[in-house]
Amino acid sequence: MAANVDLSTNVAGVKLPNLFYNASGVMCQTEKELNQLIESDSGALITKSATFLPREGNPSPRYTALPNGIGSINSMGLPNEGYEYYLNFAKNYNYNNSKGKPLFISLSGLSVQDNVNMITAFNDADLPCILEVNFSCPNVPGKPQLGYDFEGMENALTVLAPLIKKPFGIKLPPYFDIAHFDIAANIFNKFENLAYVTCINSVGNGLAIDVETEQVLVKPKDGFGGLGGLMVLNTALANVNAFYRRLSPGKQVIGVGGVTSGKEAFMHVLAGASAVQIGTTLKEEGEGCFTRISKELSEIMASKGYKTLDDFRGKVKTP
Ligand code: HRO
Repeated sequence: MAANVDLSTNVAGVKLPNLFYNASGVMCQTEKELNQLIESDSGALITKSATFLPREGNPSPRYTALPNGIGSINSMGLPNEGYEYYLNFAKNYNYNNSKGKPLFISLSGLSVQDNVNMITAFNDADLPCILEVNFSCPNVPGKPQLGYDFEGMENALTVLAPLIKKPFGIKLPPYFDIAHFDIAANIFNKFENLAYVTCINSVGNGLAIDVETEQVLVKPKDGFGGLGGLMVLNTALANVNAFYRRLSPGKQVIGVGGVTSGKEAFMHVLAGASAVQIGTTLKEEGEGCFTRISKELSEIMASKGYKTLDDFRGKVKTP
């Protein structure tokens, strides 16, 4: 780590020793994987999105990295251990023994009522973890992404935000139209305890084809799956910056998409990210990526004379 550089940050009023953690879905389904994250140099951890009941997910192959480091495609289909497993993990989470890392819990109910039931259980347990509601899984057949249904998303937030009471976050799909950034941000600004949005989930329903075998690369949904990694960097940056510019003061954006090195992480913070998640690179490289990318970002900051993330967050310039 470069001397005199501080990578710490705050999300939803909670301190993270550094800005990096896993993108939900990577290294976070089982307790064993979550413990690997605790041991790593991440600054936090988030669980795999939970449904009310455990799910096996879609048939394999359902994830693959794509050639030349461009990224990945997945159609996992929400495999998870069910919310009670993650509630239990959260109950046993030892904040003194986890290097000061906050715990984020991702919830992805298959209906608003499922989200209500899961949130009620977390409320009853009264834990210091931060809830993040996933409005953007692209891979469950027959379940469109709620993030693309503005009315449905507002209705869901109208029910869930007062129920959660505490500061919470939502995971968004990428948007591709300025009018959609405006509409979505106007909705989010109506909910006071919506503390942050995480941008972006995978770019839904891409298709990857192997020339040799003439086959699609993942089996579910005839090969259609969510794209992640370097190829989505610019879409991710656009979404981070669009919401950074539009959300009411105090609301935050967490950046995810296309981070392979300190350079892309630096861009996410310049675009406005308060924290940065790593998905495809974590999956491909393992948890050592947190150590490497923290060092790379520190070196970039030191070379530019920046000491803290606040020195350059959101300060991207226009020529
Ligand atoms: O499990 C998945 O297929 C999945 C989820 Cl929940 C998500 O939010 N984003 C993604 O790319 N895959």
